[in-house]
Amino acid sequence: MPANTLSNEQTVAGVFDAEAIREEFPILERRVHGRPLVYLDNAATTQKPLPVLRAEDSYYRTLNSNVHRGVHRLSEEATEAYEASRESVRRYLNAASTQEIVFVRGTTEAINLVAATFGRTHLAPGDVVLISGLEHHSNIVPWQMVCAERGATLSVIPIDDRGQLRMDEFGRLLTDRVKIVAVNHVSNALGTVNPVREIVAKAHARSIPVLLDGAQALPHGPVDVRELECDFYAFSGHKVFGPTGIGVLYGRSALLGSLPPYQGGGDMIRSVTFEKTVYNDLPYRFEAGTPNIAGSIGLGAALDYLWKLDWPGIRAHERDLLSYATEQISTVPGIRLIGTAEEKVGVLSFVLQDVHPHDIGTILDQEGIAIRTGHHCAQPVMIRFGIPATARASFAFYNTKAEVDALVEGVRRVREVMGV
Ligand code: C6P
Repeated sequence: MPANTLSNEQTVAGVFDAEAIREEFPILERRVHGRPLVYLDNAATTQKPLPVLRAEDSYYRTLNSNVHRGVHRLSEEATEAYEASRESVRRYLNAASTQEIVFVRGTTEAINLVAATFGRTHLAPGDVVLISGLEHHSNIVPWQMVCAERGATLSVIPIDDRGQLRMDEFGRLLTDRVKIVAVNHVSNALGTVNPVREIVAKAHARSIPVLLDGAQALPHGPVDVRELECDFYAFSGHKVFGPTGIGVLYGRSALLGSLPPYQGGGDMIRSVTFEKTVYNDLPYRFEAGTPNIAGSIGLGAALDYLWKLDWPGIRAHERDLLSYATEQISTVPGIRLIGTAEEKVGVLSFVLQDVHPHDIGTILDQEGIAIRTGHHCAQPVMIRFGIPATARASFAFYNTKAEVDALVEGVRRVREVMGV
C-alpha cells in the first residue's frame, strides 16, 4: 500500500514483531487436522484481537440495552459507548464529523445505500455509472439494479494483464454522462492498489462524485478521506479485525445530507403522523431500526486497537511478506500468479496448471492451511484472465515468513498428490 493513500500520525517505522502480536489473537493458537492453524484467508475475514472480544463480551455483560431511546442508566451508557465507537471510526478515517459516519451491516449494505439513494435521485435515462473491471460483485450488482430501474448504463474501466486499471481508458470513459464513479481502493481478488487519488481528482474536475469501496484497504492501515477527497467510502468491520454484521458508510456531509432516506423505521425520524414524516438529522436518518449495538462497539474497539499500532512498521512487514511469498511461490513449477500489479497488498492469487483451485484448497486444509478458492465474488476478474477460479492466500500483519514457507510446502504437496 503506498503511504500516500493511507495515513497515521506515526511516520517512523519500527521493527514490527508479528510473533508478539499473535498472542493477542487467541484463535491463531488453534490446531486444524492436528496441525497448527496457518490462517491465510484474511481478505475473506480477519481474526479478532482480545480487546474486540472483551468489548463485545463486556457490552452484553454490563451495558446491554437499546440506544437513543431510554432515559434509564443502562440505555444512556450503551448510547455513549455506541457514539464513542462512531468517533473511533471518524478518527480512523479522519472524517470531518461523526455526522458523516453511518453504521450499516457492511460494505455491501453501504454501497446498496448509495446506489438506492443517490442512484434513484441522480440517474436519468442515458446517464452512466462508471465502475471498474476489478470490482467485487457488491460494487457491480447494486449499480446494475439501479441502472436498470433508471434507464442508465454501467460502464467499466478495463484492466491490463497485470490486473491494473487502464487509466488511459478511464480518461476516455469519463464523459459528462457519468453521474458517479464507484471503484475499489484495493482489489480483493488480486490485491491491486488503485490510483484512487488520481481517479478522484479527474472525476472531481468534472464535478462527478466518487465512491470508494475500502473493504480491502482499511485492514492495511488508516486512510484519510479528507485527503483523498472521496465523496463516499465503504468498509466492513469483519475485515478490520472487528465483528461481522457491522460496517460503515462514510459520506461527505453536504452530499450525504442531500440524499433521501434509505430505509424507513425507528430512529431515522424526528416526528411521524399519518400525513407526514419529518426525518432525523445525519447520520441517524440512515440508521433505521435498532442498530447492531454490540457490533458497533466491537468495531470501535478494533479501530482503537489498530490506531495504536506501528503502521509504518506494519507496512514494511507486509511488503516484506508479500515479496517473500511472491518469490517463494514462483519457485513451484506450474504456478501462474494472477495479479502482478506494481502496487499490491498481501494477496497471492494463483492457479497451478490444470489443478482445480478447490482441490488446492482442500489439500492445503489437510495441512492446517486456510486459503480461499473460487471466483472471490469477482467473476468479471476471472473472465478477464480466462480462468474460472483461483486459489488465493491473503495476508494480515500477524502472518509470518514461517507461514509463507508452510503455504509453499503445501502447494508442493498438492503437486505430488495431484500428480502434476
Ligand atoms: N470480500 C473476499 O473474500 P461484505 O460481504 O459486505 O462484508 O463485503 C463485500 C466486499 C465488498 N468489496 C470488496 C472489495 C470485498 O473484498 C468484499 C468482501 C470477501 O474477498 C468476501 S466475498
